[in-house]
Amino acid sequence: MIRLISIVLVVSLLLVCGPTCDPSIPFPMGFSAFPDPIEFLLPGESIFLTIEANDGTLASWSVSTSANWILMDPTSGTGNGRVEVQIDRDSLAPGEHSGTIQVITSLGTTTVTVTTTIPQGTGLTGEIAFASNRDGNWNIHAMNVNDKSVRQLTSSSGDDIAPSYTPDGSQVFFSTNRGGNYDIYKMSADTGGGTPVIADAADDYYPSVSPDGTKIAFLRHEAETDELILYTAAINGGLVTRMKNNQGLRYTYSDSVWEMDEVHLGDCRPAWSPDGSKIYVAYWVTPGPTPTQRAPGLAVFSAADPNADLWAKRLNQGTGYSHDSWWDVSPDGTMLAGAANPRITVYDIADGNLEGGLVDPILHTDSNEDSAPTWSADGRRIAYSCRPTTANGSVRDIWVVDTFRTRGQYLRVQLTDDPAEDRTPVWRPQ
Ligand SMILES: [Ca+2]
Ligand SMILES: [Ca+2]
Repeated sequence: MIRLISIVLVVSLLLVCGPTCDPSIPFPMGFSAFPDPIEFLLPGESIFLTIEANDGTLASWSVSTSANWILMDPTSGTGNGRVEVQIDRDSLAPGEHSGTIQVITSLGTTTVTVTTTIPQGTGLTGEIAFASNRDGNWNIHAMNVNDKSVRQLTSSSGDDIAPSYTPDGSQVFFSTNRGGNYDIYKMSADTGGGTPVIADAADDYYPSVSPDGTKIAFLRHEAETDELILYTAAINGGLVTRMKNNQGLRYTYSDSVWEMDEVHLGDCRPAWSPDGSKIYVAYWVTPGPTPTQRAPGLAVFSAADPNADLWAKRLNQGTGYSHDSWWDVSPDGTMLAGAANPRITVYDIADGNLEGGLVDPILHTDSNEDSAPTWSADGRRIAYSCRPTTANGSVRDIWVVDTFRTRGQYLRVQLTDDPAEDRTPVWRPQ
């Protein structure tokens, strides 16, 4: 019985594979054509198909396809071959596509598979709120990032800036001077409008809703000292608390720690750690470690204790790091994204004490100025504003970049391209 089963298995293998099929010999036909499959992942990508004899040189070869979206050059030759393969993405509908290339050589023939997936719309999902002056003054807008359709959420005659969603995505907090000076307002994330949350004589900027939705952090301009000071408040505007500032900062740089007397917070949105225990704000000091230079860095506040010492870290000795950067913490709390002109920069803060290193500058391919990064809820993307230094004058637009590389590239999508300024994107929680 066992012998019979063995015979059946051997016969079956011979039927399936033929007499030359041996899994230990990858290209039994005497030549190889690779890669197979050819998988297209990036717009504009070229992938080279190599056709070569396993031993020596082919006398001749040719390639053909019945898929009109597969483009090849050259299509025949003598000796071992190298074919540039591209695809016409514009001719393909959204979805998965697969085609084949027939390879005919002096040593035999084979078939190579070509695959790609065309996304629906931009390939992104979700909604982003941002501030734009496309109406002549600043208003908050929300964009469907898949089809780029925009809903206008505010239309006041004042300037409405710096949106921040509640964790459930139902409301947007923002800063507006519609009442005569800058106050903190909130509105429905679906229908817009606005009601005051923090309204007083001082200018109050950049609300940032805590991860548990119970508090906001914001910066208040204190006229007596002309300084921006971090405050927190209950989500309904009560319990306004001034956080300790400008004293007792413990400052780390090049493995040294020392006390500083003075720190100036930057013009930026505070960023909460995902557990709600810390608030990060960009700062600058005068003088810095280099006396003639402002020293931008990152100050860390204890959210629970307004009198706690601050910790701070200078993130780069050189120039270019903006003290006005809108730092944002990744959803898992391990990464910190900020703007180091002209690029978005990501730091590893998994050790919790800001001693983590630079992960990667997410380089733009030009000298455009990128700023105000915010993480998507799944941590896979960062939205930011980009000010081109060449084309389109000097107007910021909203872009999205992957936080991982695809074939060595950070893929980007431009979401706005109107002639107005579009700034400070923030993802709506799903
Ligand atoms: Ca307005
Ligand atoms: Ca005010």
